[in-house]
Amino acid sequence: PLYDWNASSPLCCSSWWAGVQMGPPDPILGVTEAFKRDTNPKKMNLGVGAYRDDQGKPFVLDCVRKAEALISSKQLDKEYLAIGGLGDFTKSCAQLALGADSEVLKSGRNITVQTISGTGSLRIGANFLSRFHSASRDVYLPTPSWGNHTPIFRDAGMQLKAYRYYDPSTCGFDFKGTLDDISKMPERSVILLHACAHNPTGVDPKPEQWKEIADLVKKRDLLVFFDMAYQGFASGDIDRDAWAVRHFIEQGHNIVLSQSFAKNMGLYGERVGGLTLVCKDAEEAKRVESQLKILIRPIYSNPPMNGARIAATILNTTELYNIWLEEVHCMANRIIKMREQLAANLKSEGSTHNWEHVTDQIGMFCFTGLKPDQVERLTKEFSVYMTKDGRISMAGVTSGNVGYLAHGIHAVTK
Ligand SMILES: Cc1ncc(COP(=O)(O)O)c(C=O)c1O
Ligand SMILES: *[C@@H]1O[C@H](CO)[C@@H](O)[C@H](O)[C@H]1NC(C)=O
Ligand SMILES: CC(=O)N[C@H]1CO[C@H](CO)[C@@H](O)[C@@H]1O
Repeated sequence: PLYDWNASSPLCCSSWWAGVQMGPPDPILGVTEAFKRDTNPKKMNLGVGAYRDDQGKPFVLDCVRKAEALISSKQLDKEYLAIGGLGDFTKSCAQLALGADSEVLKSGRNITVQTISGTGSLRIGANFLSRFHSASRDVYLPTPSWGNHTPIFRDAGMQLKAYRYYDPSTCGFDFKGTLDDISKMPERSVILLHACAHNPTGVDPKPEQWKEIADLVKKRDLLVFFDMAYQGFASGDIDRDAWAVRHFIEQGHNIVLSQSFAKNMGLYGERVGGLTLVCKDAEEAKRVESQLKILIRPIYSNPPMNGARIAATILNTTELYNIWLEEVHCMANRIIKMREQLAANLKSEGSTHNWEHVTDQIGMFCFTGLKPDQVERLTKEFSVYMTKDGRISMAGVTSGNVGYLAHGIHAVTK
């Protein structure tokens, strides 16, 4: 024959990737896969962190629909954005976080670039640290932290370190452990703080505790990287949720800040976020801005425009802004109500455990305290899907299924 198709031949079968090993599936997206295969009509997916309405349906905010209509009516062009993104967006984005009358913005010692949601913001920030924060490679993450923080900073070339944060014995904040560990961090290390609605635990420091943390962080001369993925989503009040960020700045911390509009505007797939660096003065901000552009240009050149236009329109149109505030408030309130109903239902099921942490914790997630074997039973026997650490997304709980969830949790914890 002219050609033997069965023989191993360099023409058809050479492989470049023989050495590539199969990687593990993503722990959260893997939960969704298993959920999809389950045929139980009562099944619940409490793994993924996306808001659902009380019918369990994905929710598009009314202010977003209205902003989209407004944008569409303007017949705007689709030219490239600048490397740093849409100016109207970055301006409003920084104002939302820092407050419209922030001294930082007034003195121009700020730089904000539009990013590919919170993840992109964290990664550009991490890359910037890796390139310019020569004083230290160390980034301290709370234990536990959002699962993606580790690979984001590691892939950017930083060294991962940890500080105590969550106390499993109380399902609450380990304030003493946090302070102890901060007091031992080498000077000029980077510390990552969740601004509000800590993921995965739902445990936040109280303002008085934040104050002590800010003081100690200053004593240690640490560089603070705030991750604010849930502004408005914790308490329903955007200013209250930004309190820690603003307090640190007032205390003289020149922070790095990541923002996401995935949750608070429901713009998950639009990928809208911002990265802000608070600098010493306007001159420093200019230099930092130039280097951020040099960093971003060879990665994705410039960010996508659609989501940024939506967010900017909402933030910069009084009528839409007011609708948004109301809608953020409603989303946060629905979640708070579900926490109360879950705790109440557990009690009426006859559970004698202390479930106070269910209502004390805040934001999208509840760290139930369920052990891995209890999680496994809840999934097997009740088709309730969640991550192995016992975290449930409260956003997936509704008035229709909260009773069933409480029944299941009681059954596996009695
Ligand atoms: C703590 C935290 N940071 C950042 C993000 C970033 O999400 P996104 O890239 O969708 O904005 C998330 C999303 O779950 C989060 O929980
Ligand atoms: C700093 O903030 C002001 C006020 O919001 C804004 O006009 C300006 O563009 C910001 N500067 C940068 C470099 O992002
Ligand atoms: C309502 C509001 O905030 N409007 C502002 C929108 O943006 C323009 C240009 O930056 C401002 O001049 C408006 O005051």
